[in-house]
Amino acid sequence: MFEVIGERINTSRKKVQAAVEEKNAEYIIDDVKKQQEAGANFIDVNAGARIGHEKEDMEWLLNTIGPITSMPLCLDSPDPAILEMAYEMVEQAPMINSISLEKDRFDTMMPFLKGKDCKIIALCMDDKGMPVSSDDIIERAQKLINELEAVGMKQDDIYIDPLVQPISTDSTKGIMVLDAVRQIKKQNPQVHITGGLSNISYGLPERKIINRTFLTLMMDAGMDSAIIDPLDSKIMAAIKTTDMLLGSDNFCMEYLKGVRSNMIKS
Ligand code: THG
Repeated sequence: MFEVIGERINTSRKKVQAAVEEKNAEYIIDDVKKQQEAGANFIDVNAGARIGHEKEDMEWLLNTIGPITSMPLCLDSPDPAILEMAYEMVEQAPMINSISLEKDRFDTMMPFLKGKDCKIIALCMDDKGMPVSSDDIIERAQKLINELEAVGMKQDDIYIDPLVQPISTDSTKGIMVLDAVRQIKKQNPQVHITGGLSNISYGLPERKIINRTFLTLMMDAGMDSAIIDPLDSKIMAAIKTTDMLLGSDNFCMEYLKGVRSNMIKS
């Protein structure tokens, strides 16, 4: 079944930033509980928005969330030092978000990951920047998978983020990722595909219908996880319905449960 990484605990969101500044633990706890109730499988925690405060903000968020949930967290930072600190603070084996092929980040993260009990999101990013073709994404993903397996990580713990780019500037940016995801899954059936979706709709109006439709296409290609807002009932309904249509929902049980709980409505 598809895995939802709840994106809401991110200081780039104004209300979360205010809660962190005011040390309003109640707001954060309430939001995490809502995401959990809505069906999140992981809670992403990103404290990157207040420049110069990431370490203290991440520490406060983890100390606030840790005691009230047994959900695995998705520790979200480009800074390996923050990720190492955060890893030591959590009880449950976390998902680490992220590693990439950018040299400094790669060289610091690899020895850290060796022998660790965690899942890892691997971005198809290197020092040249974003990928420019399907083959580029596939090549970077394969390199990340090979290197991560070489330090003992299981394919089932690796989540490749192919990095979605805006369709408004280049009409091939949708199929570029879809084709790459198909190929990566063919070559590495146990590996997961994840990522944010909202970049696809950047620069266009009515973004949510674009993000939602792209998600269903991505699921057909092999995406089995995404970083989304679980309180967005339309995207959650699309996920459950697509899981069913793609054969991952025996006897349509989860779909029917979603309808009964009012989460799925046409
Ligand atoms: N890949 C990986 N990690 C990621 C991303 C990715 N982490 C961060 C991001 N992208 C996913 N997380 C979020 C969190 C919040 C929002 C979007 C993505 C969000 N955006 C509102 C909007 O766009 O309207 C912001 C405004 C607000 O509420 O203030 O909420 O791609 N591996």
